[in-house]
Amino acid sequence: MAIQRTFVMIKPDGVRRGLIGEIIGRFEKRGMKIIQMKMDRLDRARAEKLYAEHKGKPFFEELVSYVTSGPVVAMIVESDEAVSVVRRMIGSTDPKEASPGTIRADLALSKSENVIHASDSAEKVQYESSVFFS
Ligand code: FUP
Repeated sequence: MAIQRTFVMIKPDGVRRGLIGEIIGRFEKRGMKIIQMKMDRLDRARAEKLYAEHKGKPFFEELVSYVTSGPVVAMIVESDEAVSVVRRMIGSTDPKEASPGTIRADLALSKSENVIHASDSAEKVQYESSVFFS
């Protein structure tokens, strides 16, 4: 057993569409523990920090303007192998290609507005958490 923490963010469309409870419920029902959680609103500088790896890509401007368009819910989720378990639960970046039963497949259709973000490695957990939690 390797207990791990991962960083998750419900994106502005998830908050706007009233999906916070649905999404948190999936983690809780799976037996995962919410360690920290807060609603927050990113400004441009923090959004650019969060998505620094995508700077210069064609979708970067759209991504920053979307993620700063309304409040988000940031959280730290803990479980055995949390990073890979949560990545599998959220599904592929493009919800149209995500496996049925994943959060993105069940709750979204748009690749740019895909409801949820989760870290894809332990290093990213540290980095992305630091945008929201001290
Ligand atoms: P993911 O790890 O699945 O969240 O996906 P990425 O880190 O590759 O991309 C981060 C976000 O950029 C995605 F959630 C949506 C946006 N994006 C696009 O809008 N178009 C693309 O082609 C790729 C990513």
